[in-house]
Amino acid sequence: MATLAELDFGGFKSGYVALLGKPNVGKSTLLNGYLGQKIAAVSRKPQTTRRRQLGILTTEKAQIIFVDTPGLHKGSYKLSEFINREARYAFLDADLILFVADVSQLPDEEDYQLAQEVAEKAALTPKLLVLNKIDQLAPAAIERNSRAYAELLDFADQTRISATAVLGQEALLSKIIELLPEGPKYFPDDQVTETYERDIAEDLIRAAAFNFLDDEIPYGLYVHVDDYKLRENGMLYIHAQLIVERESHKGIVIGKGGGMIKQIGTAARQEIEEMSSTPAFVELKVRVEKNWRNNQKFLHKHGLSYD
Ligand SMILES: Nc1nc2c(ncn2[C@@H]2O[C@H](COP(=O)(O)OP(=O)(O)OP(=O)(O)O)[C@@H](O)[C@H]2O)c(=O)[nH]1
Ligand SMILES: [Mg+2]
Repeated sequence: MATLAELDFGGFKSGYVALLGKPNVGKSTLLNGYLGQKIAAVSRKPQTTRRRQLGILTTEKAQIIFVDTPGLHKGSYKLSEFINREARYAFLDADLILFVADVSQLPDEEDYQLAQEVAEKAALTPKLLVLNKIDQLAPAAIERNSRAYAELLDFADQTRISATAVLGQEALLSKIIELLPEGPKYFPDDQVTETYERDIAEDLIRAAAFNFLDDEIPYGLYVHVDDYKLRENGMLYIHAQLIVERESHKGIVIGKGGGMIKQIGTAARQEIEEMSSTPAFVELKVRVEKNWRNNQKFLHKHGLSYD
């Protein structure tokens, strides 16, 4: 049998492209931009993405299977182990690694560690440096910071972009396609992801909560959608539990007179409507599950553990 490398794909390129980088550098924003659709949750806080998620972009010349990953981070919880492994699995399998950095800041310890790990474990995989958030800084400072990032790894190339201001995406896409191997179309043209809308809704609700809550709570928040139905009237009905680690956090998430949970619900509904192109009704309930981030049984039940 012929191997993939021996087959003739008529110049068509395809492959897995891992979006790798510290939390909050803009990986999910970049992915949504390419797909023209909100499949990955974005928030102003780090650790918004918790699992690997595919975003498939099919053009005439190529099929790019982006793998959005959670930003590798330090953390003592069992949940952190899972999150970090999700990112590692993605880059070990990738045909191309996009090392995404926030160019408005100089690289820090986390960037060095990530770069070192990638150099050790994915020595042969081509790597592209993606310098994001160029809208945040004057050109001279961008130049200085870019040079510092370029020294982190042996990069095949680099591109400066702004995922929010939509600058540089075309150039980046050309470079990605250039670096991908020839290959088959793995997914049908119209498939954008493998993730179920229900799971995306879960992430969107969590991201909405991240945006409104103070730093104390977000990372101890788990969202579980227990009902996701398209009703006959054409409306999407969603019921979700917001699970927090402490009784005192429950009060904060609900807010004075239910104000906070209402705000979160409204923002989540708007995001879900955008994602699903369907009018939605979102009902949220808050529940306490003590110390769930270290609770093996809980993590296992919700697919957040490999054990
Ligand atoms: N100014 C500016 N902000 C950006 C840009 N790209 C992303 N952001 C913002 O940065 C924040 C984080 O974006 P995300 O896409 O959630 O980042 P991420 O890398 O996926 O983060 P994790 O999932 O936590 O690893 C959000 O508030 C984005 O709106 C950019 O080019 N310019
Ligand atoms: Mg993300």
